[in-house]
Amino acid sequence: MKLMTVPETAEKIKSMEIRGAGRIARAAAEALRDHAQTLKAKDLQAFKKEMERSARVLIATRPTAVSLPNAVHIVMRGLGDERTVEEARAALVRRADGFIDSSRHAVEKIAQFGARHIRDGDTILTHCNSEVALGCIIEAHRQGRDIEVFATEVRPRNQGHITIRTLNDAGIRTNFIVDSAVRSFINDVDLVIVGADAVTVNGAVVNKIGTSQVAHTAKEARVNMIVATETYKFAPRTVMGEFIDIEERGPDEVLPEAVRKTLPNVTVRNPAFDVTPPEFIDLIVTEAGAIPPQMAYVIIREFLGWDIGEFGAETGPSGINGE
Ligand code: RUB
Repeated sequence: MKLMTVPETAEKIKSMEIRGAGRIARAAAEALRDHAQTLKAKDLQAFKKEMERSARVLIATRPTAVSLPNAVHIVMRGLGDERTVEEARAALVRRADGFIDSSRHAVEKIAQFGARHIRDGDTILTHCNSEVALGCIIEAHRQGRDIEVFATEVRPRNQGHITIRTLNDAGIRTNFIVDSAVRSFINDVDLVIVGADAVTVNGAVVNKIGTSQVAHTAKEARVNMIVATETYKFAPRTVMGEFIDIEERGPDEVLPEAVRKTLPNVTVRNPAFDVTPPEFIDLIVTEAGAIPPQMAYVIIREFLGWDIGEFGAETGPSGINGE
């Protein structure tokens, strides 16, 4: 199999051929590992410099998924402390493989924990395409619980199409609805489960645009909302008051240029993510266990350490952080 270069991986993340916070993180770790394995460098300094340059290229692709700078940080941590290029190369490969393994393991563990919150006969609503959220749903089905799902379309990139294919193939009864139909069906729903791109220190969850509307609707209808996420999507930088940058993508995803040309007074706004405040979330299920959103700082302190995020810090503060 041909290995993907760092620019190829970066391009695929930017264009969303590789998407979803966990997959993005693993793809970045793989790209750094593969690059390190073949990189010819005259000395340790040159090796370190080139790896740091590559890390920055990957981080610049999508600003919101904190999994990306966190994964890069885990892979790059301590690079240059070794004595030779060969030692540095081997250590980086070990860290990347370790991260990829633990990331996959986390998804399986969260599925086990999350499935415990799904009862026999439950109808679940999910928004966007989260492998972690789907993992919980599929695990509950695998354990024999009779469940049904409402999956949203997810304009403008239609990630809901991937979700319904996965649910269909798992043999789960699924209703496919447009995003604006959530309120019409919320009274048929027992539980909302979504994934996360980032979790801030105050327990706010950044996820696909529309998640906060789903959360508001669920709260009003007294339907519980669970966020399923690996601990490496928590954002230590928010402890220092930094914000999560909300990616705004191009207008073509929403309205073709030919139509826009005929509408000179219209501006298309296309934020890819939004922020759900902690008071709209009942539980965050991680591989370290389930916590109320108000305990997010404990995950950051115990599982990530305050220093993480060094690489993402260059982008500087912007965007919104909780409401
Ligand atoms: C994907 C999205 C997902 C999270 C979690 O947005 O919002 O809910 O990334 O996914 P996009 P996972 O399609 O713009 O990347 O659980 O798979 O990490």
